[in-house]
Amino acid sequence: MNTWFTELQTQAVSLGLKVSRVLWHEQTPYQELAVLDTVPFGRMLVLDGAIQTTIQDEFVYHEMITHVPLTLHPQPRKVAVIGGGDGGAIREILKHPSVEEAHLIEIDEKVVEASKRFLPEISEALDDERAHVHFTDGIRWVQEARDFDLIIVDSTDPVGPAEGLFVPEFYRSIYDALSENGIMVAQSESPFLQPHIIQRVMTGVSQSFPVTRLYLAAIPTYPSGLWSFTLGSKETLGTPRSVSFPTRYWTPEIQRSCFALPRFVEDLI
Ligand code: AG3
Repeated sequence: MNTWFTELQTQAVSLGLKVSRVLWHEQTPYQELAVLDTVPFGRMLVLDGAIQTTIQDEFVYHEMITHVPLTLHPQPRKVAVIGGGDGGAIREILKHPSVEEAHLIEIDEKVVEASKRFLPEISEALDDERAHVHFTDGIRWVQEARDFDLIIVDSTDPVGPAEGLFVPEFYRSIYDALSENGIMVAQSESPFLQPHIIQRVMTGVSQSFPVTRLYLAAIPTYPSGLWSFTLGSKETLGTPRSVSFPTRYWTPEIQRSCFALPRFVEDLI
């Protein structure tokens, strides 16, 4: 079989992965969903043609979007993930013993359904008794939410269903949904290929949060392979705690060094 999946990352850049099997393909009420087995990265979830997660490199994204903010919070108890229907962020959050409740707010039930069926290694934590799954619009849900220690925006790219997750009004509702020392993190795309999105998210988050930081991680299946996350905090960030479980990307040194930005990224924000 000589089948390739190609993501058109921009109008002029694409990434091709050799495919060994197409497992699932459907049009949901929100987006086009596919699950494929790839030769280089194993099983992969694709939404509207954009790679969301693969078995081989998902650990980088899911560890970095969760452990970086969780270790900066003195005692995270109540956490929410907006988007993230594959369950990878919830799996990492539940490794922290202080966490009592982890809520997943996913607009598209079909993403959770496909992940549970085809990606159990990533989605299994959704069945944990501390996990609460809500199939609803994250923008509206966050307007009613209160007293969260951490809210993570694990969204798709800012086109289609996720567009409203990249605007200042949304970050303001997140601010209001957080407790007094609460933290938020949003995935904010690639400094090489989407610098304007990083600027948009950093500017939007800093309109509500007194402390705003950008950090980076290497994710080979995302555009350019260098990915950014934007963190907003209500209070000055203290020394990160360590963790009591094994990790594959995150280390205490990565926790410190991921905030060190190349000059061109510094100049962007
Ligand atoms: N959400 C971020 C995906 C962005 C990737 N963009 C792209 N391939 N063009 C990932 C969801 C994982 N829980």
